[in-house]
Order: sequence, then structure tokens, then C-alpha cells
Amino acid sequence: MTPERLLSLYRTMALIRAFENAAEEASRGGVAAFGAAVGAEARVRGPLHLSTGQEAVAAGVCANLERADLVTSTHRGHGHTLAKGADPARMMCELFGRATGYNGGKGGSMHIADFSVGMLGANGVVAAGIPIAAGAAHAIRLRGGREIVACFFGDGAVNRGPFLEGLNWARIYALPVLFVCEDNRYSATTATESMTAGGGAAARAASLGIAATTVDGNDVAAVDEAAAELVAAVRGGGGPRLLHAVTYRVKGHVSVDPAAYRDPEEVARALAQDPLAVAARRLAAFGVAETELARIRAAAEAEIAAAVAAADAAPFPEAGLAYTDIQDVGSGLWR
Ligand SMILES: Cc1ncc(C[n+]2csc(CCOP(=O)(O)OP(=O)(O)O)c2C)c(N)n1
Ligand SMILES: [Mg+2]
Repeated sequence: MTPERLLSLYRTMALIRAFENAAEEASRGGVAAFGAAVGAEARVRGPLHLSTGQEAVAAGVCANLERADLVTSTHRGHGHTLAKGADPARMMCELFGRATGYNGGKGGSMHIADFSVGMLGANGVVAAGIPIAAGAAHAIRLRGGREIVACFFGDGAVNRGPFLEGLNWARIYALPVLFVCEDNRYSATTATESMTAGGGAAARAASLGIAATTVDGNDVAAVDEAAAELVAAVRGGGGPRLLHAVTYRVKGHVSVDPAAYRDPEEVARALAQDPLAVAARRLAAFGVAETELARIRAAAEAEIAAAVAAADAAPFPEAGLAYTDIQDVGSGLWR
């Protein structure tokens, strides 16, 4: 790990952190869930699943991908999308429901995709990205391409059927997929250990013959190092691999969830291992000054402030477009 590479990873994490903070701020009062009221002042009104505190997983994995490589994501997908190189302004416009957003302002956070950087899409259905990743990898195989697919999913997803189906298919056909279990210790309001039998993601992958590596998901250097090895193995034709990155969901399940069901001491312990702070400690050991890191964070915040300003200024989609680009408008007969 060189200081230059670690600084580059820090830049990606700072951008994700700034994006999530700004989105959270703009969503205040927005969603009628977890006891919060809908307020007209909210500029982001749809549900917002923040990846605050999980930045090292997205940054460390995506730093080892090429632009043509593919990514599938989850309902908590902003970090993966930014780390793969998507445009923060078009993402923010989408959250704000503006016509200039990735989905014309009609999809919101959980539908953002950018095929131009290989980002196949966020996904509001838990585990649904896993078979999509296997299918995309199978398409790469049939076309004889050298790309790989990185498939992000949460610890909750390993308890759904598509996890078994997708991993089994990928292993049987030796497909180029890096499965990444982003284990933030919670599924909505439920702690992982209270609902996951056996050894979890890594043990289940191993039972299918897929080698798995568990890593400290808050240490971007560790994630980067593990991902480099796994991506090389996958790209070299070795079939799928699984990375189990253990991190922590710092925020509530959605932006308006105060997450009062958690032990405050547990949260405090997790905050002490904030991925930006962990990277800063490593950078300090390299002799990088805190002023340099403050400059990087300020640059990220400025870029995101510009994205928010662009979103605020952008037009809403025309009402006449309400039924275009959507999957099912119902049958005219039925109406
Ligand atoms: C098939 C399905 N079941 C339930 C839900 C409701 N739901 C949304 S997110 C979530 C928790 C997912 O937990 P995890 O996979 O660990 O991801 P995290 O939210 O922690 O990032 C649930 C149950 C859903 N979206 N899809
Ligand atoms: Mg989780």
C-alpha cells in the first residue's frame, strides 16, 4: 500500500461521505416511516438508505475494477455507484426527483444505474442483484469478454433463496463474479446474529466450493488488498470468489430511522472505527498531514454542494411523462 493509493481511496470515501451527508440533510422530514412525519420542506422524499460508515467497502472493491467491469448493487447503493465512477450531480438530481436525474427523476435512490460506467443498478429487492450478477457474468462468458462482475449485497441477503441460486450457478459455470457481502451487522431492525444460522456468508460460499475471504470492512487498505487478490483470481478465470467485509451501519435503516433499537455503546464502539478515521491513522503513519486530509474532505464537500445546487435548480419531469419508461402501466382493458 503506497500513500498515493491510500490517498486516492480516501478521496473516494470522502466523496461518498459528503454525498450521504448532503442527501440525509435534504431528506429531513421526508418519509412517513419510523414515526417521522412527511414534511413539505424535504427535498428528497423517497426512502433513503445511507451507506455512511460503510465507505471502505465500496472504495476498496471498486478501486480494483476497470471501467468496463460491471457492478450490481442494493437498496443502499450510493457508495457503490459513486466508487464505480457515476456522476454525483446526476445521482443527486435523481434523489431530488428532477428530470436531469439518472432515471429522469422518476426512480429515486433505489433505481439509479449508469451502464456507461458498468453500474447495472441499485435494487430495492433484497438479494435480487445476485442472480442479475450471475446472468451478466454468464453473458460476459458467452461473448468471450475479459470483464468481471462485482456483486454487492447485504448480510440480510444471504438468508434469501437468490443467494443460493446465484452462487450455485456462478460456481457450476465458473463465472467471473466477485460476490461482496457488505455485512453491516443489521437487516433493517434485526441484528445479523439473531437471524443467520451457521457461519454466515463465508461458510455458505465455501459449502458451494467458492473460496471466501473475511476482512475488516472499515479498513480500506485491508479491503483493497483482499479485493486485489480476489479480482485477479476471478479475472484470471478461476471462477467466482466471495469477499465478506464486516462493517457497521452507522445510521438507521432509512434516513429517518433513529435506530433506537441498538445499544448506544455498540454504536460508540463502531464510530471509533470510522473508516475515514482508520484511513487517516494509516496515512498519518505515512507522514501525511491532517491538513492534506482536510483539504480532500473540503474538495469532496464542494463537489457535492455543487451537485445539490444543480439538483435544486433542475426542473421536475413533465407530468405527461408519468407513464413513460416504467415497467407496467397496467392494461387499458383492465382500467
Ligand atoms: C425480498 C425483500 N424482502 C424484504 C424487503 C424489505 N427490506 C428492505 S431492506 C431490508 C434489510 C436488508 O438487510 P441487508 O441485506 O443486511 O442490507 P442493509 O439494509 O443492511 O444494507 C429489508 C428486509 C425487501 N426490500 N425485499
Ligand atoms: Mg445489513
